[in-house]
Amino acid sequence: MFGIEFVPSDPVLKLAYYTKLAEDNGFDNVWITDHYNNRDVYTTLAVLAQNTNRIKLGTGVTNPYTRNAAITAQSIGAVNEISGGRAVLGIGPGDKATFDAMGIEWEKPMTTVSETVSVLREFLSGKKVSHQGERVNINGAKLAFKPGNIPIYIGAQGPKMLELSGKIADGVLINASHPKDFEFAIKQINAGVKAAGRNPKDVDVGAYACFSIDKKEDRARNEAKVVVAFIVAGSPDAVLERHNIDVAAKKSIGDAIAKGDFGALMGGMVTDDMIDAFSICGTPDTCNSRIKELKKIGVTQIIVGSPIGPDKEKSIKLIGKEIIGGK
Ligand code: F42
Repeated sequence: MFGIEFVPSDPVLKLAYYTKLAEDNGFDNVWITDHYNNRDVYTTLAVLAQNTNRIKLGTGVTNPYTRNAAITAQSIGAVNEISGGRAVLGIGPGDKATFDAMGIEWEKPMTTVSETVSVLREFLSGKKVSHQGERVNINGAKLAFKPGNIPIYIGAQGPKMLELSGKIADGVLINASHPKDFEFAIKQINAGVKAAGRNPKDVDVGAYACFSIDKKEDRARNEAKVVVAFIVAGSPDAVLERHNIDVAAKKSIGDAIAKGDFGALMGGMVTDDMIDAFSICGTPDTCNSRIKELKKIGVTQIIVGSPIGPDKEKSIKLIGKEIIGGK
């Protein structure tokens, strides 16, 4: 399966155009990110629903802190209804920095995700929900409509979150691009699958990847550099070490980002090794061979994330023709 990520930092109608193009080029899922400073994810999904016929529409990902579980259930339920059953809910612990800015305390992220997913399933199935958990409290709330069975995906990177996903989620969205990261992640997911007595096939494993494609290798690689810089700056040391990347580079790249010194990033700070570790990037042939490796390890959905390519429209068409069409 193939998915595509869009960030509603772009106007919603522009994303509607790209999403229709992605649908016409064979993509199965669109994932819309959720951050308070961009357009609202559910409004965006509603517009996408009206402009497409087949593609599945997911939050990629929302979080359990900015919205009560009842509100998340009513919103995704409405998207499911207007799209004829195409909604998918991606949820993750969220991003501490944005919660700090909003004055929201980020406590026990894993427990909060776990309790929220269980409560969401009850709301979606039309039940009256009562849950007095460690982090989630619902006192007899019930939706006045029954959204039905909407798949729930968890955005996860950490070992415990991955294991939790294997236990309770229909899919996992993993921000990574390299086989080494997926060898680690799938081991963790499978531990959860086993502990819960599930079948590994019950969990769709998504590579939520920094992706850049172009007919010219160097154009694709150049376009990926800024996104890769942000990934390096935000990666735990263990992840950098897994890819033999100098941990000190994290600070210098972080400083360059803070100063807005994109010239330095483009001019050599972001190395080829970093691009290889943190993106799927290059010509259709290069991308296809990485995708083949990932599928062999157990990745079941490739999600084409930012930047997609130097020219989004051409890149979506190139993926449709040379990757999805040629699979
Ligand atoms: N975040 C957003 O805010 N918006 C997005 O649109 C978005 C998209 C997205 C897509 C894919 C994806 O993989 C992630 C995405 N994210 C997005 C980020 C996501 O929300 C998370 O921030 C990200 O996945 C990081 O999660 P993580 O798996 O690293 O989990 C964190 C919380 C972590 O520390 N996990 C640890 C682990 O080992 O997995 C476990 C922490 C733990 O055990 N905590 C205990 C608990 O109960 O929570 C408490 C421990 C204690 O002592 O208090």
